[in-house]
Amino acid sequence: MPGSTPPGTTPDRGWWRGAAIYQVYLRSFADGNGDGTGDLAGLRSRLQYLADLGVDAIWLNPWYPSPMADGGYDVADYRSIEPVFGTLAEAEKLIEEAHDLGIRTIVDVVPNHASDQHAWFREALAAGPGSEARERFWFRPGVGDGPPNGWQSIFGGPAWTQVPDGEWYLHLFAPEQPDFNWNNPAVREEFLDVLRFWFDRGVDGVRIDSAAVLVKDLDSVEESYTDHDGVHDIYREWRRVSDSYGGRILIGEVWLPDQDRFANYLRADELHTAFNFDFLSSAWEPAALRASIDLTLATHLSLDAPATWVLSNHDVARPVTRYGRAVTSWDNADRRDGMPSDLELGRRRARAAALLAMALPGSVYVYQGEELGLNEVEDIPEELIDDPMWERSGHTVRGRDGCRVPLPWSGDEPPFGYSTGTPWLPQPASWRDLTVEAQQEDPESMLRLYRSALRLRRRLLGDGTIAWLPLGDEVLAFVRDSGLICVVNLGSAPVDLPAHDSVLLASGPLADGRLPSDTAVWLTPLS
Ligand code: TEU
Repeated sequence: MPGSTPPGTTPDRGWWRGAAIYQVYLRSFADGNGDGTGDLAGLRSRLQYLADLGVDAIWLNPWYPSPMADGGYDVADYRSIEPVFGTLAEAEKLIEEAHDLGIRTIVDVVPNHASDQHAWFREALAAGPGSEARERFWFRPGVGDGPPNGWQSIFGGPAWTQVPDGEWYLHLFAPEQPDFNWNNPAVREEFLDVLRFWFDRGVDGVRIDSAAVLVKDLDSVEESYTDHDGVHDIYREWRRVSDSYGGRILIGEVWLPDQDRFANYLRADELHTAFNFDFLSSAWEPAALRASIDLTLATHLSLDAPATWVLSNHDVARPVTRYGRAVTSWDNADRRDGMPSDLELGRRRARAAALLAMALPGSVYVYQGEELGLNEVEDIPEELIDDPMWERSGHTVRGRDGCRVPLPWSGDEPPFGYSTGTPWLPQPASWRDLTVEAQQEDPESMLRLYRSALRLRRRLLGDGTIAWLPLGDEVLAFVRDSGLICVVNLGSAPVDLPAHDSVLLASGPLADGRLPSDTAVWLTPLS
């Protein structure tokens, strides 16, 4: 069905411009075979849930064969499916069944590094120094007894590991994730072919992992890998491939504080969209949020690229927990593990944040479990921690498992319908009140809020523009193209609503017609 257009999207300008995209962290979504790890069978059995939720597309984290040294971001074979998740035939069925429900599929491509079990890396190890096989990666002799330079891995520790013949190889992440040498035309050709492989199987888009760090300058003493100009040539080539299929999109994972540099990735012949981490990282404060929204819209408007609105993903603490902390902003370098959180407050704010994100112009991402209001799980026993950040940081950073705990679907106790076996990470008993089953019946639940909002959004929101309404420093209020008014109160006292016809949706109860603190509302205009 690629090429056809689900209801509510804009066929003329591209389906992605206003899409709601649901992130499936496959190994924690639903387990179909009882081994405790989510899989394609589990996802296929729950596709109707996603159709009922009202999303336009799903993005799946890497589903390829992988030793799972970094949750699948260590890819051993880019053209196949990890057996624990299923088979290529099942993946093709999933793509088709999702299309039948009006849901597009986006896969995750990891171009910066492979697994150390990838055929090319094994070949490189066997072939030895000076071989062509080593030229696909970054092998170098050391300096003295040490590595070629002092670069540090993003997960902690040195970015170089020595092999038995004495050479060292570069890995920006874990040692099990050797970096590709993108100066090598063979690497470039390989990935163009990987793109074609998945587009030929009907996928509608590609999420590009660590998109800004592919090109390196190893001669630099300073770490020199972020946002080299040369990376744009790569995406121009990728865009030519995606354009040759039509309707297939490229989404960049680009963490760059400088908006001008960020914007370069969204030029007309490069990526279609990129994740808005500025918004995700913003504190729950009116001035900060407004500044982030203004900056985002200004950046994207000048390029005619649609903005994206992201509140969470598999790398960051759950919004319910984040927004209940004394410090509500996000910082990858300071994850604030264990900082106390008022979850009731956090949940109220996360509900309001969802209505804000979904009302803004562009596409919106929903990370699985966000629609259930799940909190970060902060008490995973140390012996079960799987994230390589834990080991690499010398047990000082617990890492990202707390937002990757398997979903609660039904019942009163773990595994909450997720699996018939033991989930790969333990679920908190308190999630009994947050199962899909429990929330389905409760009109006040987070799930029902997301369902209603996504439905209204399809009809009235998505791509377009905003006009701010002046309702004071502590209130974010704007009108959308359809006339819908969104008001979010970030102050401590209730505020009056602007003139309106009716209340379409509210993130919490109004107080005598006024909008309480940490609450958002969608209004129809006076007719
Ligand atoms: O993440 C890239 C990245 O640099 C960060 O999101 C990083 O995980 C975070 O800063 C750690 O604090 C991507 C994936 O989203 C992530 O899950 C992978 O681990 C990483 O690439 C390596 O493939």
